[in-house]
Amino acid sequence: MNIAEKVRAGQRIDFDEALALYEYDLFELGELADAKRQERHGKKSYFNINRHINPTNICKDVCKFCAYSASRKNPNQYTMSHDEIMHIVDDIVQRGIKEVHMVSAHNPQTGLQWYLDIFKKITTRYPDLHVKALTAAEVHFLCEEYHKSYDELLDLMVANGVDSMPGGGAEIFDETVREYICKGKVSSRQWLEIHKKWHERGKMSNVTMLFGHIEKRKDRIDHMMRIRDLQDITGGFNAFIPLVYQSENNYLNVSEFITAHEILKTMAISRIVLDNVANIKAYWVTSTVNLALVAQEFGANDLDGTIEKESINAAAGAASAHGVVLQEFVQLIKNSGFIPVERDSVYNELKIW
Ligand code: V47
Repeated sequence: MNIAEKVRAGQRIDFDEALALYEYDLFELGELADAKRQERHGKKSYFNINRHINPTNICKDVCKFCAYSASRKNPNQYTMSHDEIMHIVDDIVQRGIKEVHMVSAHNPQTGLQWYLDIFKKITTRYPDLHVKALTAAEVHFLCEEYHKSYDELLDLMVANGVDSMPGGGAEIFDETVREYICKGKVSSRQWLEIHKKWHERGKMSNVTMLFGHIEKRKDRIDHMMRIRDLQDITGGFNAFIPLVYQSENNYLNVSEFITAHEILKTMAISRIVLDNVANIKAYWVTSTVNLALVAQEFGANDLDGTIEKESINAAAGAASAHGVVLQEFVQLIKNSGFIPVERDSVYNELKIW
């Protein structure tokens, strides 16, 4: 049986076979991935209505790809007060937004209580608002800074109302590439351990992959395999989110930019390899809305959301800072031949638009 036949027959493929899929014709690969997508989701494309809040950009770590943290290239440091954050939260809840996605830089000046208190304030005032907060990189940073074990910190997150964890900080698990692009940050083993422990608490999370910089195809496949292995054990990942590297205002020099062709192949392969992850997210912030719409035919079944305001990728050149208008977003999904389905943060269907 060749690889395509194995995929069609629902058999799991290994590392070498997954890597070999990159040699397939893009449209053949797209068909294979689309069949897998349609088995699970038909023509439905999911999105949610959420708001990203990035409360501080002061960071103790120095990731070469990051344009968000305050540095020589971005001298404007900020840390929001709790009042400022609550002001945003009050506003979004009034407008019917159901999820807040809070990710910060690794700021050694705020104190652990600053994080826990804001979660408590949000969930006390708005028990129904879903709080997706703290990447595994932040969890690791907070544990080191405030001498907590992962278990202790994860319990504090649960106690203070964090509902799910975002997938940030995964970057690329290959240790050599990781050492070059984000030396000193949470290791791959630690990132996976934190998510495993989070899942063991009955909680869900996402997992990202930063690609299109210096990593090789084999590193992407390795990344997917490590995700698949953990997902076999816990089942706790809601979605895989490939993030296309944005190249402005940072310190990671990349000579050749990734093509749309390679992005779509990577999306399609992730749908095929990650046979145990239900949702593949085409995060339009880093892929552009147009390519995200095309990616729906290459395995992606989720377009994230309207975003409203985003700072991390916007700082590195993504045209995402002001989100997209809901009605236009819905219309674009319809026009591309898919069914827009508004979902909640854990993929319950809320409304077929
Ligand atoms: O971890 C930083 C990435 C991530 C760049 O879980 C960059 O639902 C591209 O994780 N080019 C944060 N990417 C964002 C994130 C995320 C986004 C949307 C949804 C979810 C979710 C999670 O942004 C970081 C890092 O990998 N990032 N700089 C850059 N120059």
